Amino acid sequence: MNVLETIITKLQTKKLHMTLLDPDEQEPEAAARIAASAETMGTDAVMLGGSTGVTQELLDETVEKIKEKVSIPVILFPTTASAVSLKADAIYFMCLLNSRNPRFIMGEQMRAAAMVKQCGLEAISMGYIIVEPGMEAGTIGEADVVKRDDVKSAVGYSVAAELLGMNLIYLEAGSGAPEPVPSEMIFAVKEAVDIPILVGGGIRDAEKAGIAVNAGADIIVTGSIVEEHGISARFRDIVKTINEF
Ligand code: 1GP
Repeated sequence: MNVLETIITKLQTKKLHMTLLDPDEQEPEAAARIAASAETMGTDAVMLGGSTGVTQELLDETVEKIKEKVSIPVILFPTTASAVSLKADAIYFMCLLNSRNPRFIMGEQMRAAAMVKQCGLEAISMGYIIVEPGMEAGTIGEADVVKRDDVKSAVGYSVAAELLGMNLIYLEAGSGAPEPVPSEMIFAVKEAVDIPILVGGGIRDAEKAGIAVNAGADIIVTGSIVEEHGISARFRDIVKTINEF
């Protein structure tokens, strides 16, 4: 089973949690220790990304060290085509649907595509939608952020992603966002599409994770909670809430 099939199969019986790590934030060995603890707590995959300046060497080494310690998938969550590690299990092949800059809609993808295909790295197609406030992701991606009350645009982008044949949708409030994507928006997108929805940005406790899964999120992504507190009781409670939903 490839990574997407594993995700889809698991989703038939439960909601999922993915742990986002930035390779630039810690040494590869430390990233591997965090990933191993997160796996013990029940996280379903490690996502690697978040930083613009990561070197190929650091990314490769981080993937390698993590893969020595965990059996869950390691999935790249790239900002640009410059850092793609072929050692990962899969890559989210993303299209920032609401960017003003074609570079983030199809330019970086064009640069990386032939290499990803030739090397046999599993590409999981994902429509990436940045919702207000968007934080650094919104600024770097030059996003025309979806306003928090603009459910119609979020649904429009999401259905467009589905009709374009994408595998997943990611509703992103931005790492460190003061509030996650509104539950009304998650609910409306869930009603409108038949592909899984990831939700991330600003989910820092079990209550917020519970609200997002209750609204229809299939996969919750958290990043900052580990950067700020390590693998803490709060992290454990978030994962437990999602796993037991
Ligand atoms: C970023 O949505 C993720 O892409 C994670 O956000 O760091 O706020 O958990 P946080």
